Amino acid sequence: MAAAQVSPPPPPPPPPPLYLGFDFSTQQLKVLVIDGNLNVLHQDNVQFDSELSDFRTQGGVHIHSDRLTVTSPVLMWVKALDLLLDKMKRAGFDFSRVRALSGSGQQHGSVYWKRGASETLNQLSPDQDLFQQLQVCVFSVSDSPVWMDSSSSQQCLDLQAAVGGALRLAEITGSRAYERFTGNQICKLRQTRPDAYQDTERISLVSSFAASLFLGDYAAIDYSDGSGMNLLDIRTRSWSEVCLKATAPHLDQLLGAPLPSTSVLGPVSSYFVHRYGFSETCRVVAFTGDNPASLAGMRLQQGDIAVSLGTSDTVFLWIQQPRPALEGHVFCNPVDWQAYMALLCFKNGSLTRERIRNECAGGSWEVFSAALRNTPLGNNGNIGFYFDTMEITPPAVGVYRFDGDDNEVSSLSSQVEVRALVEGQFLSRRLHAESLGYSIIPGTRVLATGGASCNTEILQVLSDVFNAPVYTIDLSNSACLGAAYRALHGLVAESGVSFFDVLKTAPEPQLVATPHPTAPQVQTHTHTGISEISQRVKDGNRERKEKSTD
Ligand code: ADP
Ligand code: XUL
Repeated sequence: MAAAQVSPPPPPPPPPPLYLGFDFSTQQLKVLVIDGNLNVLHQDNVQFDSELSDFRTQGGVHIHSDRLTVTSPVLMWVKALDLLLDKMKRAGFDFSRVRALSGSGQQHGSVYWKRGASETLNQLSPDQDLFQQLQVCVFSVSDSPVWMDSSSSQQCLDLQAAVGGALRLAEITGSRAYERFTGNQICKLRQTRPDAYQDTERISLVSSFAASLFLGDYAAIDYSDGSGMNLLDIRTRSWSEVCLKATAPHLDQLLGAPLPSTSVLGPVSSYFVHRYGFSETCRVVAFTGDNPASLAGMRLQQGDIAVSLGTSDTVFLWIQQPRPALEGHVFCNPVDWQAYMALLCFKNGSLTRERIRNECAGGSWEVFSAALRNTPLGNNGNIGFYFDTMEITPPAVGVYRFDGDDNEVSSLSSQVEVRALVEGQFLSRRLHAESLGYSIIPGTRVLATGGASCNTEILQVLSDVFNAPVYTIDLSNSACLGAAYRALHGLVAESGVSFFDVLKTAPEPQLVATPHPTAPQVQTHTHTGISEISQRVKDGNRERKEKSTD
């Protein structure tokens, strides 16, 4: 009798695919992993100051002696990626499950690849880490100018003059000339370090630089982050001839053609396949700026206002039609190519809160929060504006404190100072958002994110000052989450599937603070006062500037 044939058990189904989002931010590199059901499975980070202390950064940057030039070592970002992936490997992370990855970077910063660098990128050996292979002869500028830099004022004036004025430039590129915007930084480099500039074969943003590492080739700049350069025509979504010409000859060749933010750039390079076990089919979706990625992570909708409390504080909105002005920025929208986003950036955000925490709360967030609990809304009229470094919005520097009678004073008691700072910051955020055309109406949601959004007392002040409910997503890390969402969406975007369709089942933001019933009265009182105070701050600042140039 023939033996009965036993068929082998079916192979186990392959483990479900994963999607990675990276964020190359000012102070750290972060990663976040989601599955196809949008569950967050893993998060990790590398802190630049403490884990890569050889680079001697403070808050991830080097502030130069002129106090205007601010840079970060490009190799620090490279080494951070080695470290982060090694940490994941040691933790047993299965890279072969990753179907797509994307990422974000601090906006405006630029990376200069030396002639011949693309060959090195194409031929990375899996036996050595990225840092070992990229540390010699790959970057023509070792210290990348970053968003905190404000040393290119002359180049800004020249660009505006060349295109027909500040408003004209804003109409083309979405912003008047700003020192940190990449075109002005490129122009400064060309003028002050012609040899380094001549030796450059490609210029990337921090976001497209990071994508290039994963791709093993130069990655395109995406429309959304490309809008922060004073070079892209935000309506035609191509480089503006007049801006390119005013910045540097043949600059388009150094920048490469910009692409939609949802583009699949290609498969991950064989370096990552062999060194970490990524699948050859893993796709790299265009990286974008951290603020555009946050908009994606929060699934911001029209009518919402997002307040990001990271190293910088930013306020941003989804807008359908661009109406560029002399204040604020309009960027191409990262998830819907027909839309735009408006953004305001405030340089004196978390680092200023940290300084006041150190001076008034013994370095403890707990004591800082207690000060907010123990002082009344409106702070009995005491308010402060703290511009430790040259602010972007408004362009002012210095510390300005006012007592309840609107007299400028030189000090406030510790607890009062903490509230004066936080209320002053948020009033200024609101005032400038309103001058951009934003109005807070019933139904407005303030969506908070960034490192400080884990602090409920800070969020209560935000709610009171905006007189609107404040929501957060589970993570303070919306740029990273947005990058992972964008990786998932990038795979289907070309077939016309919308971002929101892919993310229908994502968790809804949670309500964390509602305005105090007396907020409107206090708010109206302070709101009228603040416009006047703001004017005084501006006037004072102008006077100081005039004195310093006398
Ligand atoms: P970035 O992405 O710009 O590197 P994050 O969004 O991670 O920065 O924010 C980092 C900041 O978060 C720190 O500089 C710190 O001041 C702030 N932060 C962290 N925890 C708290 C807290 N409990 N209260 C207020 N701020 C906090
Ligand atoms: C935005 C800006 C900063 C950086 C760093 O214009 O300069 O928010 O993106 O986060």
